[in-house]
Amino acid sequence: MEGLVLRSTGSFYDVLAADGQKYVCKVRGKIRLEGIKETNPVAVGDRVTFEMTNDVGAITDILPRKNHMLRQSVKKTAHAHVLAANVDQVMLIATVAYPRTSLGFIDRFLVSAESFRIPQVLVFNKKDLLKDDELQLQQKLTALYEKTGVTALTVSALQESQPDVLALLQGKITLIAGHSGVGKSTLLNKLAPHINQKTGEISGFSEKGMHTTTFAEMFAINNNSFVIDTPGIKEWGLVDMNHQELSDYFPEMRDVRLDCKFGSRCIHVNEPQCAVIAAVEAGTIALSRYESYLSMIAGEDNRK
Ligand SMILES: Nc1nc2c(ncn2[C@@H]2O[C@H](COP(=O)(O)OP(=O)(O)O)[C@@H](O)[C@H]2O)c(=O)[nH]1
Ligand SMILES: [Mg+2]
Ligand SMILES: [Zn+2]
Repeated sequence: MEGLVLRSTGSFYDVLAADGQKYVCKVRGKIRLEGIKETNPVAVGDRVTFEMTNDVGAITDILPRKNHMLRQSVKKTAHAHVLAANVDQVMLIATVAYPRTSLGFIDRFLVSAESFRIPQVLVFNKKDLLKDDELQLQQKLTALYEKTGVTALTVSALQESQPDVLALLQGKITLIAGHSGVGKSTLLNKLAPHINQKTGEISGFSEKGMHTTTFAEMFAINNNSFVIDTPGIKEWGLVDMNHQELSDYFPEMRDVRLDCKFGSRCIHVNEPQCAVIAAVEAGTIALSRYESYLSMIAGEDNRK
């Protein structure tokens, strides 16, 4: 049989088959030996073949992936953890306040997705709570990110139904991320009440320890639309990215940097006649984006 992996606990997998049934499977040992260097051979979003010989099925093969998203292994070894496979788009839920999501975190997330060539949606939530100046900031950010090619919108997941978000999810597999407390579960419940996520959960001191054992989980919004909920997103890493390559993943820098005097050797930090720096000074590249770029170049950990 063929199916879609909805959930992984590390050793067991929930697989949704074409007949609409969910089956619990294990990985047949030899898949692990086929040169997969990630810590987990099968990820949420994988399409697999499996056999049901008894209560627990056996995954026999992974079908070719369209893409996969990695996050760094906690121990910073050579191994990376596959967060999810076959993702059509990512949706970052952010809040300008209550709690505030930093621009550094937003940019790091978008750059990671861009590096995997996965389109991005940015949803600013809790608009009902915002004061005038906060609303203005949110509008400014929405415009800023739209300009870089991100689909950005503003919602109140608690107070309104979400036809626009639902339309964006239609027919796709969407990975959803965002800090604890921004309203991910509230939004999922609005989109698909049958998902019935707990909301308002305090994530206490145990959260850090949970990263190693918590895995992404996929939910069906309807027959052909799925969302992947991702715990432990702070581990989101910029895997294997060098300085020259980083500006590839800032869409607004891609064309501009062709005019840098030192060409592809310029990393746009302090080189003379750098077209990127000139564009920041001219205001055509947002200062906040450039600051995020510099902090990533410096290897700063802005995953907060
Ligand atoms: N006022 C307001 N509160 C919200 C909104 N969305 C979520 N919340 C509240 O924010 C808290 C955290 O929401 P939750 O969905 O659990 O966040 P999660 O940690 O991202 O899953 C809960 O108390 C929600 O009721 C919103 O649009 N407006
Ligand atoms: Mg939640
Ligand atoms: Zn430059």
